Amino acid sequence: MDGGSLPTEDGLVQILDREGVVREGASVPALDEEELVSIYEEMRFARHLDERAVTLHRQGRMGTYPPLAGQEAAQVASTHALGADDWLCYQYREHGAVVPRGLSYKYLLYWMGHEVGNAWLAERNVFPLNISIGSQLPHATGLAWAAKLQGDDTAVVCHFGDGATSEGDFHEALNIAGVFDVPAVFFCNNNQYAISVGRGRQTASRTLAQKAKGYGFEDVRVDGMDPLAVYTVANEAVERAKAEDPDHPSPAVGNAPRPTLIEAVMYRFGAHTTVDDPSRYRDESEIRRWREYDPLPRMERFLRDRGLLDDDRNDAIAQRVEDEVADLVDKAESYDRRPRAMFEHVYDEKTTRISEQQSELAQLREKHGDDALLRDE
Ligand SMILES: Cc1ncc(C[n+]2csc(CCOP(=O)(O)OP(=O)(O)O)c2C)c(N)n1
Repeated sequence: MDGGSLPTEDGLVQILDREGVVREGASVPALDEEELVSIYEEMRFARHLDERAVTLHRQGRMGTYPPLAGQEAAQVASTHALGADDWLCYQYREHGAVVPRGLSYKYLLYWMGHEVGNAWLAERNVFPLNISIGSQLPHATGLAWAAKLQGDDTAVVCHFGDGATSEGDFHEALNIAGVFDVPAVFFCNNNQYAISVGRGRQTASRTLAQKAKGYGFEDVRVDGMDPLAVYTVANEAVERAKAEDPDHPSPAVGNAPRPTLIEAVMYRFGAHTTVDDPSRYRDESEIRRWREYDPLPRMERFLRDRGLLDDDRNDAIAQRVEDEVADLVDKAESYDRRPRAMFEHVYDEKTTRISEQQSELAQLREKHGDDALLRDE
């Protein structure tokens, strides 16, 4: 499958065709008109934020950043399937998954090197972003298991990449989730590459979804660049996570909710990060083929066909998105980013060592002033 365009074999769920026309016999999910337009607007917001972040990196105003372009549908539409109390765990590229929860300017601060950027996510039931590949998966299983033991009606959606499926953490998390019937949705963003390693070198499995069969729960493959298909499968998975399912008695704890593994098939249009050169490992022609599945024009066409979008509304969305992103960047850049906050979010209660380091910094500040401690300002 390396280098190919979107494959339709292996039961790929797709509602919109490549042009954005509803496929014959496909059912459009029962979302109200406002929510359908919101999904489109949030995808555009995610794309624009992404473009700005890449530019800010080039200008030295942001650190290394992993672009999301191409993956908007998987990220935005899957979060629409969640209730406000459900939890979201993600890797580091799924910025768009946070957008429907309301993305604060603080999100940008993480990528500017400030820990506040990771800390605020808990206010939106989002786990801190995770750079060590796969290690968010056991946490997601534990979180979902805890919710179940406490009797909360809460599901956990956990994002990760195709590369993460080669980590031991992936297998341990899915195994325990299956045995204890935890209300988790494992969402694999198969964007065809783990940095330069193509999907075909990641595993000999025909699909990534089929790995769930080894752990005894449902799997589904979806066109990850089709927001309607993503919403549909994510919604079913969240319902399965929350339902009592008499057909699947748990070996460990009786009738219970069931986890799901979703493989969303998609493509990363840009570089792995702003310091990667993808021309070293993939051709322009491959990127062009996948661009034909771009989720934004597909959703735009769908909304226009339904009479929910015209040029005026589209222009108003573009303007709003531009203004909102400009405002986030302004706020993030004017935030007081002095280094003192780096001790604040390491542990709930500071260890002696952290407290010692904190007072050492305070002494240095007193002696030399704040400015001497900053490299860039
Ligand atoms: C445990 C661990 N091993 C290696 C790395 C180096 N690394 C950073 S990103 C990456 C690729 C991950 O690919 P994938 O999970 O497919 O996610 P994607 O970047 O494609 O979104 C690797 C191996 C890491 N961050 N953590």
